[in-house]
Amino acid sequence: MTSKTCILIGAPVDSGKRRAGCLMGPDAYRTAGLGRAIESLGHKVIDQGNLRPATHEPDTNDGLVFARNETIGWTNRLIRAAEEAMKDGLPIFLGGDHSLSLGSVVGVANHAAKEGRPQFVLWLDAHTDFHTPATSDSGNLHGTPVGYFTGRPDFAGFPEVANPVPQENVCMIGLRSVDTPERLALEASDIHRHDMRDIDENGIAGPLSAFLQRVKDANGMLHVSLDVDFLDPSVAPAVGTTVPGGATVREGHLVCEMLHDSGLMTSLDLVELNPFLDERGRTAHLMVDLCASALGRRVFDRPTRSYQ
Ligand code: NNH
Ligand code: MN
Ligand code: MN
Ligand code: MN
Repeated sequence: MTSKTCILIGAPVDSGKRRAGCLMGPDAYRTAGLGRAIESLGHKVIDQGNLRPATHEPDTNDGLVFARNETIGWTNRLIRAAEEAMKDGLPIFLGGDHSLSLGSVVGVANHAAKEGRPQFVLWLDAHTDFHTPATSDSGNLHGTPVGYFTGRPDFAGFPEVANPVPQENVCMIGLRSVDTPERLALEASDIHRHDMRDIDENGIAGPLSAFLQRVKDANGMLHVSLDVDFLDPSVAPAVGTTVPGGATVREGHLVCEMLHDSGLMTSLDLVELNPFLDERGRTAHLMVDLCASALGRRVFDRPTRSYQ
């Protein structure tokens, strides 16, 4: 097994929606033993502590979009943090809500462009997060990161996306709550999307291994963004936007185990954990266990196999 340097970047972002609590996420992951779990797999862990947003104008919240300026501050800070950390290892962004991916993905894509390699993104989520500030009816910016990093318009005031991720390099798995403007825009796009019906009918391994093969063939960098609500709320209750009918514990682990075996993952977000809504830390522990699977935890060694 190749040993990696994992860089934990606490990003207590809580500005992407109105319900507070994701700011406690980074410390919940630490309390649940994330660092120790990764070290026990033979990796080096550097915990950078928690970031703060870059200086920004105060929010007035008189328009539809909630906490726009604070989210701009976080995006600026996280782009820099991601660009820096990619030089030194595998960054793991400890959210914080999903608006942190406005910064993490743009930052890692800037790094990939410097290396001359294409950036790919695996989006594990009940939601597609493909809004722009102009199409969102909630005004919650955690519903917009995929729109932003693929280069959709109407993100005035946000940093310019220098290296948008090509639509065909994005694969979404776990979908079951998609707003109409997102659905229409996605249907007109080249984003690969797998809803829960697709997973029910065909399993999760087939679409994932097809995507991983494309990443490998392109010598791509792979960012994985894991939203807690990808998982079924019966096993992962600590999230503000629960949607029934999500991935099982084993489906979550299989995705992570396959990611590890592929050797392709170069950065990771753990997002939307709201410890205020958890039951005795069970969601935080499940997310730690999934992260451990993605970094090589296994029951038995097994011969390499293909899932096609
Ligand atoms: N689509 C909804 C919105 O834009 C929900 C987004 N919520 C999420 N995304 N949790 O993953 O408000
Ligand atoms: Mn999300
Ligand atoms: Mn979600
Ligand atoms: Mn596909």
